[in-house]
Amino acid sequence: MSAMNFNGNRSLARDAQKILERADDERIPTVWDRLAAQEPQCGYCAMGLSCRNCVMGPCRIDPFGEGPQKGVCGADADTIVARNLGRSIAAGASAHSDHGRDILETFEALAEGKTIGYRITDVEKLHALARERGIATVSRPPEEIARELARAMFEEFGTRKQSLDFLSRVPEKRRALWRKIGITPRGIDRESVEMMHRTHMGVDNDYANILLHALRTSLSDGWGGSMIATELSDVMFGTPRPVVSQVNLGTLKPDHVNIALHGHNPMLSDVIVQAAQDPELVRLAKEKGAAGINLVGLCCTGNELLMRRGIPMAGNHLMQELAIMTGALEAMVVDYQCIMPSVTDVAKCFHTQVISTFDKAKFPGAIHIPFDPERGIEIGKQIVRRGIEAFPYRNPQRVRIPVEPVPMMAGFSVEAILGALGGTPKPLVDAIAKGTIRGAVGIVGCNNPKIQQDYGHVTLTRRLIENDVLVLVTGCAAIANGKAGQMMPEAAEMAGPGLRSVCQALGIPPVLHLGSCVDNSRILVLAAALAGALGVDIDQLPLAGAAPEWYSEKAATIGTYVVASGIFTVLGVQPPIFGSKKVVDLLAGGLESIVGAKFAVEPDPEKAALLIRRHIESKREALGLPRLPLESIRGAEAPAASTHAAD
Ligand code: SF4
Ligand code: MSK
Repeated sequence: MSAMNFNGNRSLARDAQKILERADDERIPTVWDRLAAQEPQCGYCAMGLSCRNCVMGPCRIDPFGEGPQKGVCGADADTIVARNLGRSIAAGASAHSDHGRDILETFEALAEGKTIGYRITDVEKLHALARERGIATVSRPPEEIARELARAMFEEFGTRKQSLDFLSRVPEKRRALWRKIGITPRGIDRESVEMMHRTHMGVDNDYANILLHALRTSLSDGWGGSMIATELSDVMFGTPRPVVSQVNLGTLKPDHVNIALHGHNPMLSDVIVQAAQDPELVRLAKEKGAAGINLVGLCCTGNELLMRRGIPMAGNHLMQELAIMTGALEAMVVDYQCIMPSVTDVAKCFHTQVISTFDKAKFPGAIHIPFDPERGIEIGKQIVRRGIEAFPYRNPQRVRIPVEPVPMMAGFSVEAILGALGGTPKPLVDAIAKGTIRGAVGIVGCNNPKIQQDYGHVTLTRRLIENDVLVLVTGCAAIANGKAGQMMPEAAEMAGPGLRSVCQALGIPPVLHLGSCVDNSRILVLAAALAGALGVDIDQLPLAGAAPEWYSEKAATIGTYVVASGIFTVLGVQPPIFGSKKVVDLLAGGLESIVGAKFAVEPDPEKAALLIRRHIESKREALGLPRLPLESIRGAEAPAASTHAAD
């Protein structure tokens, strides 16, 4: 897919538009320039038709039928496309699950009394997680329970178990379905390793068999690695509660030392928040001429801090280079995932220090200060000091903070949502049953320079809430909605009358922020709770998922576990599968008869909204709930996925 013409605006957001003017004036290359330089992108790769899984290749299949139809080994288009997708899903699952394992290792070190700066914050959740696994909690100190829980969770990664512990949260009907079709996720590492094995030359050459294992691999992430990351982060750093903060580049303060925390893992950033309050460091910042220390978030590390600490959010994925270009950023502290290697190049044009913190994620041009949970707070202080020491090198003439910040509400863990509902999903179930709320949609995922930044998220959200569909958001989608003012209780005014009345009664926005990318596990838990309350399987609920601007392998994995869990999902960016009609037909069609849900691809968020609303109404009808006449939801007659399929 080539870059689109966005009427001259690469972003919907004013802060990005203003800083992009500087980038153009000063000829500082950005992600959009590099995309343009890549065009035309390789058509074989875009269709999933190239393979370099061995050195008899690389091979490619001619989609027009004139050139080669088989790789050197004999693999055809279906095998190659399915193998490529399977590997991407394994990579996404591995990223989330390795994040989960890192959190688990810190949790274990905490339980063993080896850390400084960490504590068990949510003892209630610790007990609940222990009870789920049959671990005794009565009259035992939290650390002892935590040690046993850590051991049990390590067992989830690579053992000979036949299923993951968190599957106890899945409705029995769905578990039975997974058993029947052989996709019950076993060890988290095992499924990804098996995917790498299957996709080695000469192993699994049956596209459907590969794709079924891709579902299994993704489930080991959603109901495994990601869920461990979310739940243990809650135990250590606190289960989120509603909190009001601010968003966009206006969160940077012209008179403060500004430090941005970027990536995904909250382990180091949480102690940096503590370190930034250290009186000695605050004094040092003042000695250097600053009014104080201002921490802001980027991407999902930002989401983790926003959800639990109310730390302001500077921006989503495509803002990382632009945040540096404000000239007001002393340090960008990066952990891992979604950090463009280009940030160190942009930083050379300013005084910003890029500080990498994980030995598995080094960036040429960055200062490396490795994270160690046993010295967490000390390392946090070392990093904040670096930021402060950069402040005198800031050129005030170069500072450009382009907008005022916008308020946004975050902090909607499942516990917080149920709390707002009075402790049970029943009021939400009743509102859905009556039709006051038509259904709920999870809008998740990234920015992608192939889509005008934030346009997909904001437009789809607007169209859904104004038609009484509750929207749940995570990741970079949530940040887009925040910038657009859709995430304060006052945004209920943008909603249809039913959703508006519910939001106003509860004092909540019509768009609820559930957290970071790994926190899509919260959406699974909420969907399972709704299914449990109604006594049905997840695929029977009026729910949908959407990733309007996705770019990453993690997002591919998220979409896959959401579909495998029974939720119809619309992608806004075409995945590289259109070189195989069989693969497209399975993922966008046949899968529905296997797991009760399928994918669609629809780049236009206006059309995606119609598609999703029609889906929700058809699910309502099947449940015997009042539904709107489908003719009233005009314009979505053609299911987009099949219209895009390669013929
Ligand atoms: Fe070519 Fe087959 Fe090797 Fe892939 S695995 S590069 S299709 S020979
Ligand atoms: S950070 S995976 S760009 S949502 Fe989670 Fe954003 Fe996508 Fe990364």
